Amino acid sequence: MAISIPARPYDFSLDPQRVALVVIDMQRDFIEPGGFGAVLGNDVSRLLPAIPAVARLLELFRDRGWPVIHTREAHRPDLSDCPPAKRLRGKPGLRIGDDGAMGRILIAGEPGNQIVPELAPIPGEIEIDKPGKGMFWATGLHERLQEMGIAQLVFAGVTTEVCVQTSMREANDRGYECLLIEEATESYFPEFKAAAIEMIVAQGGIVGWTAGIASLEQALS
Ligand code: TIU
Repeated sequence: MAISIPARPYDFSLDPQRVALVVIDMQRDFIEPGGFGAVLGNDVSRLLPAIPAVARLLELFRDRGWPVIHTREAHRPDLSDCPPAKRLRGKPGLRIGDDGAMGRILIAGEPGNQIVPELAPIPGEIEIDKPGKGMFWATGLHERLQEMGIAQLVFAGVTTEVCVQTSMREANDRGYECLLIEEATESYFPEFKAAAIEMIVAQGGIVGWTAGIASLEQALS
């Protein structure tokens, strides 16, 4: 039976049989000093508040046995999945694939590419390495979600206006109903987070819904 979640622009009707949590890119590359986020010139400490909120979301989904998907922005060591147009942007001298403080920048398997320990995946959860900002490009994730019968996605992760928003828009176009949990996403730019949230809910929910984490917790309790 559907559970009504107070949300914007209007209540989200959550179907426990068809919902999954998607945690976007909560990896050391973006959250800790010396990673990709930092070499792009960002204050990575701005992302820290998302960690306890994502932990609360993981607990909600794990307690109920609902599916959880973790993504990482990650490229193959030979960079064959990194278009030059992507690699050549950013800070000259320390690009994707270069040696950084936590191993090679944004490369699968490197220390910096690991999800922060507080939010580490547990057995049975899906882990996706994605070469793009969006979670569907070159990942096969849509097909897996279809096989699982998933029709709704609850979103969390970083950064709000880059990989989270791109993934949410891609999901929206593929027919998923998308709910972003506001405290469980952060940006290096608070104004971009606020604007992304407004863009999602504008025009009657053109990309989906947003809600506070307490609204979700209370509705599920
Ligand atoms: N730079 C930035 O804000 N984000 C990214 O490059 N990737 C993700 O958002 N994961």
